[in-house]
Amino acid sequence: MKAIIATWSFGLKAVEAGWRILRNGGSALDAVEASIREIENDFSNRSVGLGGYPNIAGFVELDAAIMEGSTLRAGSVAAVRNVQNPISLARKVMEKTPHVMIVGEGATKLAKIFGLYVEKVDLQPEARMEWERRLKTAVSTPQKEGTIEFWLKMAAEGHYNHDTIGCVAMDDNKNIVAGCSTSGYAFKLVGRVGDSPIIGSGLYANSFGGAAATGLGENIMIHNVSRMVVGFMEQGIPADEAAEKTVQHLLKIGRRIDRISFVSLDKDGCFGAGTTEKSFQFAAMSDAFSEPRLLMVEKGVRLSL
Ligand code: SD4
Repeated sequence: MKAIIATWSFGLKAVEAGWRILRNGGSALDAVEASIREIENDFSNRSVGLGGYPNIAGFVELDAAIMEGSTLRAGSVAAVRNVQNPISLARKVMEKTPHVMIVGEGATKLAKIFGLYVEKVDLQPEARMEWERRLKTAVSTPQKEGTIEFWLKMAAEGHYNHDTIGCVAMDDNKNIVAGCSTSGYAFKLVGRVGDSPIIGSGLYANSFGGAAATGLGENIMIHNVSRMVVGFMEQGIPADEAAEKTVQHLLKIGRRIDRISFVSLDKDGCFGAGTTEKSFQFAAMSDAFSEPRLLMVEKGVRLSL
């Protein structure tokens, strides 16, 4: 049974790319990497890849991770600059180093070694304009440049970015792989890292199932959301019910639960999704469907397919 699921409406493009690989007998690892690269390579996207909004200093810093359920291997990069496909760099960390997570300058160095480094990165015009506008607004306030108040003034001002690509796939060998990639919180502080590269928070996979989260990383990482979802699947609970239970559990905790959404997939190819928002869109494809589908789940409601 082959299956693939990805976050948000752009997940459809991701699922299509991943499905092409799965359909031709490719691995879930290749499928997840290809799905995520598809979104990273779209420079019109402001929350994934180098087309994303920058941090407050005007640099795009990216987070990405990948985890293979059958082996429990994982690779992750955080706050990395000048890399177009951080998901591929995360995979290199997993496959070519003894480590799980490499951040900042070290990740950039690794990108050079693996030929994933991009010398020149220009902000997309719209991202640059918005960054400059914020800089101007912050400069014209009484806050002094270089103080935390100045930077927070720049980062605040709404403009919540919520479109991380998270993807979970299973191949014919029942290997389940989860991955995610993001430019993170728009106009974040330099070095800010969200949930996406944190194993257990932004993603998790084992032989029972996989999950990938999206939304406000500061909340997702508090609850280790992806590990929670897979934890339910370990008890033999299918992905749709595991998702529902996760949302119920979060609602019961009742704190720091805003803007949490996720997708899940279990070893039997059952899909799940959950959200603490009003609703959440995602895409999925499996042997059971005739073509990739865009789907939606509402807060507190079990996904029905
Ligand atoms: C983060 N969770 O860095 C990411 C952002 C995101 O959907 O998911 N956007 O907090």
